[in-house]
Amino acid sequence: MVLIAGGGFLMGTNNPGIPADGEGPQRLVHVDSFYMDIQEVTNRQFQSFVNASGYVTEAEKFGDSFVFEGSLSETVKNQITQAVAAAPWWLPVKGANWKHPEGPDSVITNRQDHPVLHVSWMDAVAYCSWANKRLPTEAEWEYACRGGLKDRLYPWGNKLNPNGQHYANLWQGEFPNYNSGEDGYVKTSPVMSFPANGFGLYDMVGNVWEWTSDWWAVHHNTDQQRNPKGPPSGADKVKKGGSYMCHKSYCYRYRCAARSQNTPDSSASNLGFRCVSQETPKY
Ligand SMILES: *[C@@H]1O[C@H](CO)[C@@H](O)[C@H](O)[C@H]1NC(C)=O
Ligand SMILES: [Ca+2]
Ligand SMILES: [Ca+2]
Repeated sequence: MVLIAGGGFLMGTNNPGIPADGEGPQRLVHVDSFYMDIQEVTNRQFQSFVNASGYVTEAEKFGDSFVFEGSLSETVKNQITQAVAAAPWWLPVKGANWKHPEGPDSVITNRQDHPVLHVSWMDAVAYCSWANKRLPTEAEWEYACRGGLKDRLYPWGNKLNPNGQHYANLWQGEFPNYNSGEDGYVKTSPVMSFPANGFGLYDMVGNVWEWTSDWWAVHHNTDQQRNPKGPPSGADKVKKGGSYMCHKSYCYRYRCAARSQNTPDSSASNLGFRCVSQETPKY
């Protein structure tokens, strides 16, 4: 973990890439100091938790989880008929869970340092609690994402690929049919495969989406706020950062101000998390 020194920052944006997501308006927010995992929680870390606690994830209980069609074997794909109308590339795969990310015929033995997948919000909360940590609020997450830069799109600045370099695991090519893997990865990457931001945090955008503790809403209080925690209740939880499946054409959400949502019991092959912990505020 790394200490994120508290401070004020401009949360959200007045130039929203996706206005319907409630990216704006920009507002002054203060967060107290906290420690944050420098990386997304990995399969190895989640395995330690499961070994120690016997925890069973929601996807394991439900018996299925959502997997991106492009990463499924033909055998698995041919057994599925049901799909999500608005996003036909998501298929509910029987037996898909964190240990079998693309269904029963897949394993994670060669992916120990990749982010854990198919974890619901409840699963993420359970892991963080076990580690004496908690999920970040959206404000903490976004403050951390910005890495000390003011009003920039990405954790590293405003250019997606400065000097032709890739700074995050995203999608190059044409979504959803062609992923060129120009950044080196067509699926998840081992955590910390791309440069850290100014706070020493890796993969804040890209690789996997990350759960936050906030309930989802698209209208925000613009009064100056201290440690905002989002609405008191809701139907969906906020996730941040986009994933290896994000391409500008349909998911321009690999920006610090960008946001999206899922029900707390959702799990998918591009959604993970990292934890934070509070220190005694110094002021
Ligand atoms: C979890 O337990 C299994 C079986 O005892 C062991 O082989 C594995 O190394 C453990 N993994 C971690 C990360 O603790
Ligand atoms: Ca990629
Ligand atoms: Ca991420």
